[in-house]
Amino acid sequence: MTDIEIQKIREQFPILEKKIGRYPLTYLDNGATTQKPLCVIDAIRDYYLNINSNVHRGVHTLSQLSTDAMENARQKVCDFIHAREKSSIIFTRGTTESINAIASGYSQILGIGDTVVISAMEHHSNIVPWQMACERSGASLRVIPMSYEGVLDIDAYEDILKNNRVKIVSVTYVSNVLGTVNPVSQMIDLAHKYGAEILIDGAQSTPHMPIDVEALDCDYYAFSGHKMYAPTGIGVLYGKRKSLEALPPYQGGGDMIDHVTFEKTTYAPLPFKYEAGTPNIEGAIALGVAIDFLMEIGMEAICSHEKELMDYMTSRMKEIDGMVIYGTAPQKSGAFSFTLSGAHPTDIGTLLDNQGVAIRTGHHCAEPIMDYLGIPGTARASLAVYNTREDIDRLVDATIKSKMMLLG
Ligand code: 7TS
Repeated sequence: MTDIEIQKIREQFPILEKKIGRYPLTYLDNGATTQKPLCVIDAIRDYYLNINSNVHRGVHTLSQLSTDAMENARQKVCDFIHAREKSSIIFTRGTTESINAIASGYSQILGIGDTVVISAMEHHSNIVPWQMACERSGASLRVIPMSYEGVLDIDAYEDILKNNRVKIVSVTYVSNVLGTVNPVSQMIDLAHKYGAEILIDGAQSTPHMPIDVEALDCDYYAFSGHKMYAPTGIGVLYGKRKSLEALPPYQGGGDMIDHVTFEKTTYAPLPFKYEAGTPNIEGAIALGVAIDFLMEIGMEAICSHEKELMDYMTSRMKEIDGMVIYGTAPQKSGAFSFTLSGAHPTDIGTLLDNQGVAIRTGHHCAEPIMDYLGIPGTARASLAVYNTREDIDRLVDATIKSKMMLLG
């Protein structure tokens, strides 16, 4: 993408013009959440100004308009991730709820002697729900190991599949700490070869690369709207029809039923079986608008722009004496984790903030990675489509200054 094209994109994000103290904001905490373009902000206002009404239950005009707008957004999500049918798209609060929905369903069908597989680089939201499912069902949890560089051991994965009764695998596409892009296509094929289902945590992949769930052939795919320019509180669970139909629903309530008597309830067809209660209507509609925004730029263009920035950031940060980079897999996306030898990551983050540079520090909700690396945390810069080489230069300059302040 040209500088002019990026500038045009930046103009859609007024918050990027903000000053932090006397410094321009350099926003590099996109792995936590992205900023929102005007079209998304306007969509929320527009919804409340013009069509606010509950969905799927009214005969009146506004209810029909809001239902149509929400179902139109569902179609956009379906097209965006190349799902076969709209009824495979469940609106949730985000990746965490999407994973909990499947883990909760699984907790009712797993038993003693069954195995759940996750990887060594999972976010807590792809660890804890499975621990809870194992606790409830008596199943065991096995973990795919990784190398110090942040590459999963696929041979060890196949051994786990071969030697255990694995019912479900749940792995991240892209690590939010190490940036590793995992070979999920191969991992999906292997899971299926050994008769297991597989869920892909797409929280850190969906904003950065084209996604095709049909080509991947994953059974479930989870992601969050707020990491891809949509509001917080909206996300997606994709599932194959036969898988979603086979699992018991996650929550009970209005909208998810077919018929209710005190003796027995029958469930609504997909996707409503998994959407109990009044949904985040304006969030779903705004997610549809965020998808329009992404499609207009093009996921291939976003992917190559961010790859260029990642390469530039890696080479520039490497120039700094004492720089330690965590995650050096050949395929990386989005996240760049580092420390300076002798400095605590929280101090680095605070001093960068004093210079207008927003990054995240700590364990990034992935404590097992920190334990494995033997560190308390990292500083992490993470990218979005509106970032520029200038942002990276500011990060590098501020890191050098912080280093001088901390270590002399
Ligand atoms: N999975 C991965 C890989 C993530 O990076 C995150 C959030 C989640 C799941 C949970 O997403 P949520 O939207 O349901 O909260 N990751 C981060 C992060 O890296 N910094 O803040 C949140």
